[in-house]
Amino acid sequence: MAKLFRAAIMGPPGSGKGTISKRIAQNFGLQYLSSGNYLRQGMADNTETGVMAKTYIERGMLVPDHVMTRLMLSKLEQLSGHSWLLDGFPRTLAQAQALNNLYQLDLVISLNIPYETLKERLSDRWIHPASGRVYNMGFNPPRVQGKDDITGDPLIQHDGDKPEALMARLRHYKEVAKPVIDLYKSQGILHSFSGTETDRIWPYINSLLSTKMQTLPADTCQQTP
Ligand code: G5P
Ligand code: MG
Repeated sequence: MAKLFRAAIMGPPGSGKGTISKRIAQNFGLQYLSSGNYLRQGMADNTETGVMAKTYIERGMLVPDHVMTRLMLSKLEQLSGHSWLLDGFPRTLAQAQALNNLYQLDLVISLNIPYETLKERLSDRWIHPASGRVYNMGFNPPRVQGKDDITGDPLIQHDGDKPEALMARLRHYKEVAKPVIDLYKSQGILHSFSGTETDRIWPYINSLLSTKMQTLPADTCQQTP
């Protein structure tokens, strides 16, 4: 049996974590777990976690560590024996330590994207809430304006992409991420990528992963909604 591969992708809001994660999941057959998608799904379903998370996300704040850790570690527990990729978790040092107590990551990707680029991207982003599918009116627009490609449902903007929440999210990211990045650097597993275009960064990430892990058949890939 191939060795399990465990990875995480970090980066500020709008840095392309979701876009790149989907490419990684498709190309390398990793199970994809996005903390943001789980929270949005919880909000859409009005779960206890979702209702609580909404009050933080609307204000551009992080959801408390104990909530995130419980949510994500319980998802990982169901994936024993699988290779996986975490998107958006861990985000704080406390979350990274909780994860570290149970799993040793093989690789962490950190995306460094200029602030102006992030601002432009996020104000153009629309999503399909039921599936978490993400569109960008310039980069990957839906086939019919305002409608999801698969279901035809109306697209919406995240509460967190509205201007007041967005500024707070970008400011907060840097200070909270620094100790997490330092931790993974000290473990020798951090790989940073800089640029303004996902399509230009992607070949480097693709080639890094190709050398780090054995390619798995695409049909082992599963994504969160
Ligand atoms: P999320 O959902 O994890 P964020 O804020 O980290 O949210 P976000 O907004 O999901 O990050 P992303 O995944 O990094 O961004 O980026 P993306 O969605 O792939 O790309 C952004 C947009 O740019 C898209 O429209 C995409 O099509 C476009 N794009 C990509 N590449 C390019 C390009 O090259 N060119 C152009 N023009 N466009 C491009 O978390 C949401 C909230 O949940 C809570 C927090 O409150 C968080 O704010 N949360 C947590 N709280 C505590 N701890 C945790 N672990 C938490 N996880 C989530
Ligand atoms: Mg995302």
